[in-house]
Amino acid sequence: MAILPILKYPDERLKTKAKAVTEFNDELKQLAADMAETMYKAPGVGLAATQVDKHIRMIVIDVTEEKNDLKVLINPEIIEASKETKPWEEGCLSLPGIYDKVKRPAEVKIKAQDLDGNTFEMQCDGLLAVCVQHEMDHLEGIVFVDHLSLLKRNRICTKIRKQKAEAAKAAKEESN
Ligand code: K1U
Ligand code: ZN
Repeated sequence: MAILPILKYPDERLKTKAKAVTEFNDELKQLAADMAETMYKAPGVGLAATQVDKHIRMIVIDVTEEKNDLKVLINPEIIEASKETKPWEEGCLSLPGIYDKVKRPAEVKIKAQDLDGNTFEMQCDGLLAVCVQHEMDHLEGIVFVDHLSLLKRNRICTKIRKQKAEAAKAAKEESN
């Protein structure tokens, strides 16, 4: 197993639309295992293949506190979405330290395939519904800040530039 590097916003590769998975082989199982290890280590509650620079339609999710309910969703599709929407404070491993509220359908029913290619359906609410929609956005090349106003996005870009400058300064001081 391996910890994979996570692309950080505004990396252009995060805008790539992922391709459908057609081969359910050992390579796919290895990537799923590596993505799960990367998500748990971060720590996070979800990860899309896009975020580790693999542009295929696969996501991993575990929203339990015990970290014992790993879900691997391949070629996921939303087949029903509630009319009721709910704002939820979202985070993203591609935007460390950035959180904001996004309004999405409160409940979704999804159809996906497992690592053997078997199709299954899953009803999602609460954090699971938020996380599934957030990760499926990644597969479309969308990050949660794309749902925010231009003003908020500009503020976030300024904050990221400051974070980068501070990290570079700290690294320079450490090397002296
Ligand atoms: O896509 C990602 O980068 C993962 C992201 C998923 C997500 C979280 C919250 C709302 C929407 C989507 C994260 O996991 S961010 C980290 C996080 O929220 C978290 C980390 C540890 C424990 C609990 C939550
Ligand atoms: Zn994310």
